[in-house]
Amino acid sequence: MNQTLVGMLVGIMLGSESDRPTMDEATRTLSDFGVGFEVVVASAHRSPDLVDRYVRSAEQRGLRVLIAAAGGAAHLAGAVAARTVLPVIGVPLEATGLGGLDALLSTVQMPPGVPVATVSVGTWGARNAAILALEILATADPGLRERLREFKAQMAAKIEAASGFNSEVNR
Ligand code: RP5
Repeated sequence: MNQTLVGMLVGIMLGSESDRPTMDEATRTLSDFGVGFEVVVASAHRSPDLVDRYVRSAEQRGLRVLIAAAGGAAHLAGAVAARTVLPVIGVPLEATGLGGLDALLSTVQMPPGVPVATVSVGTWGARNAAILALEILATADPGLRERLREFKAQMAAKIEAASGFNSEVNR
C-alpha cells in the first residue's frame, strides 16, 4: 500500500519527546498511505508560545488536519483546537500512574465550541488518529478514499479468513 508522499497535510504535535515511540504508530500509518506529515514537539504547558506559533502558521503552510498527543493532564489538543479551525484529533497517552485515564478525560471533555476528536489511549489511538486524519482528507480526495476502502476490505477479509464461519456452509 506504500504510495509516493504527497503534500505535507498532517501536523502531528507531541507534548514531549517521550511521546514519540507511541506516536510512531501514527506516522507509520500515514506513510503507508503516502500522505505527507510533519512531527513537532510542542508542550502546552512548557512551551505555550511555541504551540501558539506552530498552530497559527499551520493552515497557511498547507496543513489540513492536526493530531495532538499528550499524557498526564493533557491539555495540548484543547489548546491547539482553541487556536485553529482545522480539525484537531487528540490522542490521550499513558504517562502517569493513572494509566491514561487522566489524559483521556482532559482531551475528550472539551466545552462546546472547541471540539477535539478524541481517539483511544496509546498506540490504538495513535493508529486511529492517523486513519481518522486520512478519512478527513479523503472527503476531498477520491483516490485516497479508494485506498481507505481497500484497507477496510483487507481488514474484513482477514477476519473472514480466520472466522470459521461461512454462510454458504454453516446454514
Ligand atoms: C506530557 O507529559 C507529555 O505529553 C508526556 O506524555 C508527559 C510526560 O512528559 P515528559 O516528562 O516525559 O517530558 O506533557
